[in-house]
Amino acid sequence: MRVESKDLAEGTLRRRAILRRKTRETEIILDLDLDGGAVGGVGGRVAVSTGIGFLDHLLGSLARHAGFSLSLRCVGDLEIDDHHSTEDCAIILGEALALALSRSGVPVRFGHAYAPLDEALARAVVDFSGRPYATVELGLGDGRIGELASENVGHFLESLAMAARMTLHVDVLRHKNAHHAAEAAFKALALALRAACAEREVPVSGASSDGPASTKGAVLLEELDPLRFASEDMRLAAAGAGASAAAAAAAAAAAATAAAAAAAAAGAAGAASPLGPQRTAL
Ligand SMILES: [Mn+2]
Repeated sequence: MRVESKDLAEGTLRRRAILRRKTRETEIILDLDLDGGAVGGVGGRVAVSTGIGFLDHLLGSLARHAGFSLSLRCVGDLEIDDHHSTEDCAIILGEALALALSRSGVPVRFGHAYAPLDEALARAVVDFSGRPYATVELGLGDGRIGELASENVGHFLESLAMAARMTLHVDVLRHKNAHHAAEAAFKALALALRAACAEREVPVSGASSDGPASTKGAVLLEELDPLRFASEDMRLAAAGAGASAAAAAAAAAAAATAAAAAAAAAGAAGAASPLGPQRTAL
């Protein structure tokens, strides 16, 4: 499936998320548009104010090089330190990324990039797998870069990966200057996100716009009542017993009949599951 630019222009598939997140530690508003920079070249409208100068610098760089439009304002408890504000900006940005990506219905998966900044060289690899995981090796030590603790640069990337439900690997391969290293890491991530988000076609044969680009297909998760559990248990036991395909099919048919009867019984008893089947991207 190919998404035409006119569809994006009409806004029906615009990958945009506008969020507000508030806790006792921070309050943040964010407007993220993944296609914000697509028309005007590199970077759309970018305005970031977190109260932490170097974090503004990193987030601005991230948005511009990813080709996103990003407005973010954070008011946090900087009188304590920079931890909560940094972490919560990562969380809301990750949530927005996941939400915006879900808007078009076109699955996005992989992206990778290298970015140099003078003597520093960074590599970022992303997979919007739905399985949050982060490996971040920046080698920044425990000093500070401006008002931002070095350890919070890595913590931001880890928190972003968790919130966006993506697999993320970021490595600074070499550097001498910590400012350069952190900025190269964010630029590599930006370019990796740009590559992943630019994927407007389904890359895996057999996948369709109905499901994610994965050999697994969609993940089905549903709540079962005890009767339904028993029938599904029979079906899986038969399928896993090394029975012939025909026997397995017959068992499946019998189990389906049992399941239908169980469902009817549950329905008659008014005991239908409150949680309907949910299909989610893996
Ligand atoms: Mn810089």
